[in-house]
Amino acid sequence: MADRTLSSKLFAAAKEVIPGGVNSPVRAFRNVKGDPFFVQRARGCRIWDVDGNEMIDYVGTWGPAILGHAPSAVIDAVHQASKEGLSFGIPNRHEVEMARMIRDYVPSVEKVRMVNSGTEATMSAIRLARGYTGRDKIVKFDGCYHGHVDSLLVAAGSGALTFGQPDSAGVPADLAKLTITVPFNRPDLIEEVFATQGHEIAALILEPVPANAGLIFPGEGFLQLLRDLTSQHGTVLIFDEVMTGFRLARGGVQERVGITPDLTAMGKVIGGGLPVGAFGGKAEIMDMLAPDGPVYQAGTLSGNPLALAAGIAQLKEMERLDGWRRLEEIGQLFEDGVRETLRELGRDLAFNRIGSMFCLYFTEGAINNVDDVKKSDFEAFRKFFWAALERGVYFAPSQYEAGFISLAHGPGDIEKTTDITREALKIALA
Ligand code: HOZ
Repeated sequence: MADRTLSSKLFAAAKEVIPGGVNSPVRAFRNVKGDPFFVQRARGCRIWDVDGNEMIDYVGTWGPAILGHAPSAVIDAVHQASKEGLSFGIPNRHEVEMARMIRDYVPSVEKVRMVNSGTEATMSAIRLARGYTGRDKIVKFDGCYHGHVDSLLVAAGSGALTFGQPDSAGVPADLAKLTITVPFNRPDLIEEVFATQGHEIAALILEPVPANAGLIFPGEGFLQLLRDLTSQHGTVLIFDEVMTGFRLARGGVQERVGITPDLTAMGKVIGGGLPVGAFGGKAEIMDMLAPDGPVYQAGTLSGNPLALAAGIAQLKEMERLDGWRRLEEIGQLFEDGVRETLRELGRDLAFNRIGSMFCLYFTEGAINNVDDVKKSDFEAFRKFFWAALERGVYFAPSQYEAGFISLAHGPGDIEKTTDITREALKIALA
């Protein structure tokens, strides 16, 4: 057994002063019925805990670390920017550069505003959609997670689903009833919602590839149906690409599938590991924001020069390294290893992968929505997680979370991961 004495001591101390000992619930490892380790440092595809245990990391700080941890180009950019000041609260040149990059990358974005997290991005996007349409209702899908926004903590995924709290306490019932929820990949049900309430719906928000209940693919024609329904009813279509944006392609899922939302919420990769979010889309809608329009939205640290310097450097490095194409190759290598292992073991577990994101489900058959994910054998997942961690591979500590591959995962790392996955699966499925 790996020695985790210092992590245990820190966790005990943390629980005395931090609720649950963590600053975000998924870090508490409760889905795998254990205690988290505390990180000492991270570099490339590896992390080391405070007890000196080394792990190949497939969480990548939940998505931002697309180049791997602590890439020198990003660290240098932050260092350079820091020499000019840490925060100004007044426009700076990095904001213009980042906005131009986002507009160039993301097909639907004509104008963009920077915020500090994905939660702020989705929160602001739905307020904007409500202000623009003059309507109150919004639609989301079961198991999609859009950060801890009151209106969106209804049938939510990620930690909310992990801890059996998809509808959070503290969200006023009068607000929650304005959020209509529908199972993902059910064209019949979403059509019915729009047929009966379309004229009242301000926004339809979704992760176009839901990644907070593992990793779920939209069925053939489903995203186009959503585009058509929202266009017909004057509803704002919001793609939450906080996880998928700048990762599954330069321009996110919308570039891959050729479907253009009205607004997009972004984050993670564009922060290079620092706190950044953004939302953008049609100029006609974005111009409703203060100071030009009546929808208020603001932030002292929004457009922070260090955070944007980090994000800009990360995106430039992705370009320089032909990152998206290479990630597809690494992702394929990873997938080949998992599929070969499953064949060897004679097991047909569901495995979804797109680009550098993946999820291995401990259940068989297609995964179309949260109901399918709930069929997973959570005890087998738990055993798999710990067996892999014990051997030096850190996968996300919940069956409801996706895994992330970075450019720092070399062929040797993938090979080692495949070997460890095989051993861990044998233990989990015994
Ligand atoms: N939204 C992230 C992936 N599901 C997790 C971040 C968190 O909740 O800590």
